Amino acid sequence: MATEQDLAFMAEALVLAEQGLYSAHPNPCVGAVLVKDGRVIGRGAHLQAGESHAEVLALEEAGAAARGATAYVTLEPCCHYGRTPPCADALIAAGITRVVIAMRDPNPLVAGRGVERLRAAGVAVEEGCLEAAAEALNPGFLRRMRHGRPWMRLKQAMSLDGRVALANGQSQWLTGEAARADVQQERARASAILVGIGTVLADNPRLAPRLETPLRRYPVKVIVDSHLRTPPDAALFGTPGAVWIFHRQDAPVAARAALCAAGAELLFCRSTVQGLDWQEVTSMLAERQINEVLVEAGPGVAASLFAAGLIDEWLLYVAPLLLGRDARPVLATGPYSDLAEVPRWSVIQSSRLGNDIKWTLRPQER
Ligand code: AOF
Ligand code: ZN
Repeated sequence: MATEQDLAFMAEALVLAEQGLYSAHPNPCVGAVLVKDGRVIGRGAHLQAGESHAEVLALEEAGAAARGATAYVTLEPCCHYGRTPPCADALIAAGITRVVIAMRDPNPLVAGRGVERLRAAGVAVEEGCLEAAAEALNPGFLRRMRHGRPWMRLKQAMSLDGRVALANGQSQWLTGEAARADVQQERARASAILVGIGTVLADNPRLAPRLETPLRRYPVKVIVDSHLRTPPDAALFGTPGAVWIFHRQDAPVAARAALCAAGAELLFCRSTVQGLDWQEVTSMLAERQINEVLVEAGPGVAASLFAAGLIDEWLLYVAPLLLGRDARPVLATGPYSDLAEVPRWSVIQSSRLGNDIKWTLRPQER
């Protein structure tokens, strides 16, 4: 059983783990704290793939004092040789006698074997300490490992009457500065930002986070563009981050050459009568190690993703204004004739940003 003290040290490890939120991709955010005689003797956070894991950094800080200490780690220590050697072995070699973990690592290369290795070496292992909080840290990594697709986060800004643009298409800007600054943070933490070709043609977006300090890593810019209509001089080619374009096999050859020359990577994808096959798009993104996708698409792409059951989270910035009855609806679904059938969402978080409200919603299970 986890003690009060265990919970407090794990909470500290979770805060450390958050340091990797913008950079750890495609690896998970992980934090580690080493404790001896009730005192913290080492701390670590995994910041970037290829760099040391959290446990190793904490062991380095503790040095010889690690012998006999307890390690608090937000994810099961690894037991495989990846870009770095196994953490379970490092903990054993350093003489750690007890390891408290928040959750197991669903990576098939680990998946319980880290815990087994520690126990086999005589280390006491406590599991499930603040597990829900650890799960919440890495929705994308966990979704990819468990389901072979990224965590899909749809972002939209809407009016009080549930509209995203005037009938003539005008939509800039519904929300105020604080909400728009928050979107930059959401972009920065994403592994990829996804838009449809309609958005590229209408808004010519740059699709890179605009932040004061440069990032260690920039999200991949993903365009879903069946017929390769993306202009090779689109603004998104001039901003940091790779460009991937999903298209149909019969897209024009001349467009392929021009877009490759502009720096895009073209990804051929199966299509259905409705357009590109979202299941395939998302599984291809996962194969390419994309954990979290911020979908900044218009209502059309949003509705088709929703119909495919592929929206894990909905970030809704609600501006207190009315766009009128002929304006474009946020997510055209239905029609429904029974309230028992309408899709319902759970409010995960609600906050005020300037004069706007941000809702974080997740679909309710049926
Ligand atoms: C840990 N501690 O801090 C992290 C872990 O290629 P590598 O060597 O960086 O290994 C990446 C995998 O290791 C990653 O997919 C996940 O399963 C695990 N991440 N494990 O013990 C850490 N970041
Ligand atoms: Zn490790």
